[in-house]
Amino acid sequence: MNIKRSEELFKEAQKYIPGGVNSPVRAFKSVGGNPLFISKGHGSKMTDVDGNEYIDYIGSWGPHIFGHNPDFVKDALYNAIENGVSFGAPTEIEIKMAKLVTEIIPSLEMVRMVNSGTEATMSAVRAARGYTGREKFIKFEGCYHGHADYFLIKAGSGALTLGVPTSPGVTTGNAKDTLMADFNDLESVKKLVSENKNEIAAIIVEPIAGNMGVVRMSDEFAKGLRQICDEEGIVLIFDEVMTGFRVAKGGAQEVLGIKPDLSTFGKIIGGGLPVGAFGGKKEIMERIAPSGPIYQAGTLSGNPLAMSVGYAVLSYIKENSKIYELLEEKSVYLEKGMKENLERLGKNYAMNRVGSMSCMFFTEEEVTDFKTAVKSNTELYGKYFHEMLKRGIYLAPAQFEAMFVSSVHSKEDLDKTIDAHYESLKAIL
Ligand code: HOZ
Repeated sequence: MNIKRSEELFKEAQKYIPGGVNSPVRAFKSVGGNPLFISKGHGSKMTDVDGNEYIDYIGSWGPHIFGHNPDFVKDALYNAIENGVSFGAPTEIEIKMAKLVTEIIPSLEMVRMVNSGTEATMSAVRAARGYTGREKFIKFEGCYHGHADYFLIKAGSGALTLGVPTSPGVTTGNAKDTLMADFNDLESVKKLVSENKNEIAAIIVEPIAGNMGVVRMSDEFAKGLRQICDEEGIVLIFDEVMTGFRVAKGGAQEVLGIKPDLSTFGKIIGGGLPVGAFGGKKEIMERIAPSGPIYQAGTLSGNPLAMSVGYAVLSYIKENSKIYELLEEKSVYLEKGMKENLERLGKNYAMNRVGSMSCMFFTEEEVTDFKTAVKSNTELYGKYFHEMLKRGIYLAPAQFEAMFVSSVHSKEDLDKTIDAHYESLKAIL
């Protein structure tokens, strides 16, 4: 595989950008090798600067539920550009967008737009703290909520794969209010709650974790969290940056049948443009500035280009609910093919899937939490990743991420992927 131009660009990039990338996982550090510089994407495929084409299962880390660059997204963007790219003043599209989001997600009575998932989660925690007057919050080992200081403690995603789950730069002061519990383990939550009576503002969780690989919250755990929050006056925050509009129209909260008090969004809500959002109960959201004292702001928040693309994507989702059946069908087909491969190879690797988000772990043990996820052989994942890449399949360059199927992955794409999966595993095992 010729990747000469990508290699040249990576050398050049490292002179000016830390590690040559603007977000760590992209650098291929945990799988080794040279990251590919991408020149274009269309439908289910991406092309690198050397002209190699790949079937893409990252989809910009989640946003591209309809594949790369669909016409309706391009049209929305072109139309918005005609009128100007940013005003820093209210626009009508922001109301349309907020109304649409609150219609799609029943637990959202009000919503505030921001620019990224990180902004959404840090603002949601601030809202919970301001509302309850309490300072501590609970997060779960292996869950990733963006890179605000107090989240980078035993975090997942790039922080985990690069070996810095607790980042230098996070002060003791910042870390002391973050309480750590075990995903899918209600007892660990109860213990923290009883040890910190009336001090916990929020429990924040990825209801279907996507940053320690894909790990679904059990129904019992979900119900238990809701009950604890109700009894203790704690704000339950579902971080749906990955799962929102992905695992179901109404996100993981629809799948689990649980109404959180606040939710956070990113990725699909911006259709590939930088958008995040947080929202939920009116009585909490009304405390946000300027209607309340909890400060939160942003020059580019509600940006008209980003809102226009997000609105186009969410309108499409709202009008085409069948999209989730299609995604499920494609994802089941892929999962079945991969499971058959594993059987042929005599391997029983754990495969977790919720809708079009999935993950294969290089461990034969069932993966239900952080401890079982990290049993996966990451060295083997690195080899597998490169074998797949050689065969034209672009997966996440790290074990603890998700594989995303889009509505435009064709049967031919999926068959090619299943074949590549078999050949790649055969080559490394
Ligand atoms: N936070 C993303 C992984 N869960 C990575 C984003 C990126 O590198 O673009």
